[in-house]
Amino acid sequence: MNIIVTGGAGFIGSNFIFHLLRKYPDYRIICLDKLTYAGNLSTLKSVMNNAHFRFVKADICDRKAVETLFEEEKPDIVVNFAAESHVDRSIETPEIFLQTNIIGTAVLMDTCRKYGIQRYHQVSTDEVYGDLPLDRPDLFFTETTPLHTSSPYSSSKAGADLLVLAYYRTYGLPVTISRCSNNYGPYHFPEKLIPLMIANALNDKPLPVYGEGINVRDWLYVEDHCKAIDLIIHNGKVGEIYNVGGHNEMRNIDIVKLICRKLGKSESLITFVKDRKGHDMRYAIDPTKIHQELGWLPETKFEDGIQKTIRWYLENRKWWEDIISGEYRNYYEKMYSNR
Ligand code: NAD
Ligand code: TDX
Repeated sequence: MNIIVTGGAGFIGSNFIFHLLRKYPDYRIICLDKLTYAGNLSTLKSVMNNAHFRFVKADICDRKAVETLFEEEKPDIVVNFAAESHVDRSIETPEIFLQTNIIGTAVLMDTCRKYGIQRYHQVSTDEVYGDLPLDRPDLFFTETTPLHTSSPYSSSKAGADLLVLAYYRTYGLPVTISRCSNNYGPYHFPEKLIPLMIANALNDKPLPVYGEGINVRDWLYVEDHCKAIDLIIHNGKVGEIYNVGGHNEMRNIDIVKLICRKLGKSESLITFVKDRKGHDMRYAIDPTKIHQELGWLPETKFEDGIQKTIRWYLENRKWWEDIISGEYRNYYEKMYSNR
């Protein structure tokens, strides 16, 4: 089996590549990644010399480069992780989100049509459903919840999802879509809540919590997401959407306090800052369908996952220190100074 994994130098894509190479030693895995600010070749260091792995630096919007790769590799499956993924950046500069997340998806699917494919899998997000109110804990997102996006990021992901379903209906392209809740774990880029708080706490810097910190996210350990996608590409039904989430809802402020406790840092580092524009209140996934149809269940409990994650950031300081000491400093300054 030849599998192209786009966006594999990022957080979830890299974890997915490690998962595939471990579990399917006969498969050939090709990573296609543009290496934007979020992509990091050092993340893939441990597999670069693996004979079953190939890395190609390219943009998913570059039709010629994508076609050349398909001609060379004749992939059976394409799993598309490549995306601009940070909500705050999408509020500052929406256009690149439309370009990569929508046009890039179209280019990949056009190429799948041209060369033939067993499966195109789109990695989507629970954010396409919008948010749920805090006072209705009985409500969850199911696969039939209407799309109701809040940010340029989630709108671009929803646009891509609609296009994927259109390619299925119009051209019969064999597609599947997964919509997962917030992931956490190793190689998570330090602009996101959990790694940002770990890095700042370790450096005794303020911990910037948006608004009152009462927004709720449904956290899933990244390896569990990878296992869900593995099941979907092998056993999932073509044309179907699968929600992925672990029923692990937590308020942001409680996550930040937990990180302080685990690292032995004072909660006085916590600073409440101006809220995110259009900030979604609560995400909560109903994962019944993937459980009943494919037997998926999350395996890592949050207490264990966060412990493993914190240990990983302690043991891999160079990975994130190299990031936060580079161009990231300008981003941080722009987003957080005088906020
Ligand atoms: P990330 O930002 O860590 O990684 C994105 C990767 O895509 C990077 O390696 C980057 O270089 C690459 N990339 C960006 N633009 C590209 C382009 N034009 N061509 C080729 N490569 C490009 O993102 P992530 O958190 O790993 O998310 C991966 C996917 O999962 C995204 O589609 C995201 O929408 C989705 N998702 C993420 C989460 C989460 O909690 N992080 C949850 C649900 C869904
Ligand atoms: O400094 C911060 N302070 C803060 O309070 C940051 C970076 C975030 N937050 C809050 C905003 C959110 O309520 O923490 C929560 C989580 O924020 P992010 O880590 O930016 O994630 P989120 O916006 O929930 O989106 C994530 O999950 C869904 C991913 O980035 C998306 O790619 C995915 O689709």
